[in-house]
Amino acid sequence: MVESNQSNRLITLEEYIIQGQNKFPGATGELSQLLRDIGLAAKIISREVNKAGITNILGEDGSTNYHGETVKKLDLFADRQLISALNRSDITCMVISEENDDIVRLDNKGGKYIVYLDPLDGSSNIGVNVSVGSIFSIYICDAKEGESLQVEHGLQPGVRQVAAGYALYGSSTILVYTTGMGVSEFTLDPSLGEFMLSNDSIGIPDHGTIYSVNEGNYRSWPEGLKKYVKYCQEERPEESRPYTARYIGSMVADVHRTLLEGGIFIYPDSNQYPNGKLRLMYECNPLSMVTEQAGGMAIDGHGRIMEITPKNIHQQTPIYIGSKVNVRKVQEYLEAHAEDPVKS
Ligand code: FDP
Repeated sequence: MVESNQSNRLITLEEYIIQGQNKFPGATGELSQLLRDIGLAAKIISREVNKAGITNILGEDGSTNYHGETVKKLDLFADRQLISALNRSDITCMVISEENDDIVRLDNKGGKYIVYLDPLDGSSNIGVNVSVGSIFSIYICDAKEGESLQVEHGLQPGVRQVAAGYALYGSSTILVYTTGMGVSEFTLDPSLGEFMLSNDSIGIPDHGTIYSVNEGNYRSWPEGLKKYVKYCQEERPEESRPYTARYIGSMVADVHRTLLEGGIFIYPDSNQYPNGKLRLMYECNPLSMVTEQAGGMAIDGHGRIMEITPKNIHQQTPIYIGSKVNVRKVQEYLEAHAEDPVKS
């Protein structure tokens, strides 16, 4: 908690990070610098996203990414901005991003951190002015001195993240992050060009009345999920049901709403995506860390997302994330119907 905030004094991201660092006398300041670098890249991406329509940067680049998805020009712009921001200081040795099939080794040989990026999550929405965001996840590199950096150094479970967060380019641009001691939110003041502290302790409600899932895939969902969604839709006013459905189709924005208002965001396995669609390392792990730090939960239907041992930097996973009561309830349904064949 930042006490001075109670007196309504405005605090910049810069000040906040320094105050946090000062609480740990032995801290090197490297993680703080890394967060500031990401903050700078987020400002540049925000500026470009906001004027995308008038600068010929909307549209497709003509290539596809590892997942076979069409790459947008803005995906690549965001990727380049973030990687060059991380290359500015000698802190990050390796970046792994949705837009690069392989690991990206940076020039900083001695850099201590590995950063995963989804440079522009939700970018299929960019042409219609829907919120998109940049997600990041930070690990310590355990390579020995002189050892060359390999993919394996990046394959660490989410519980080893030292920090994670996202920038969301919406009606305002915000930066949300955690270093494992709660979740802080900053709002970009465009007139100052600064991220200002807007919430120094985001807490997700234990229970919420919003469920968020792409119901177009209903027929091939696990049976337990179908039954859970029917439960959400039942008329039980004494339990605030039926719940409300909300689905933006931009995970970072859907999860941000879930953090603030409570409820659950779901992307399950289905015929089309037998292992889920969303990416473990640069979407699900970071958003799970933020959600857990805010008091929520994130599972893949069986266990905790952050305990999954990764085998591939681009691996996908089903995800059920949000308020504890909602996530536990869907887990009950999934477990009770785990053996039921999918009736499509
Ligand atoms: P996008 O492809 O636009 O980047 O990361 C993938 C993602 O968006 C998520 O942000 C979003 O929640 C999901 O895909 C939407 O998928 P569906 O269109 O299948 O619902």
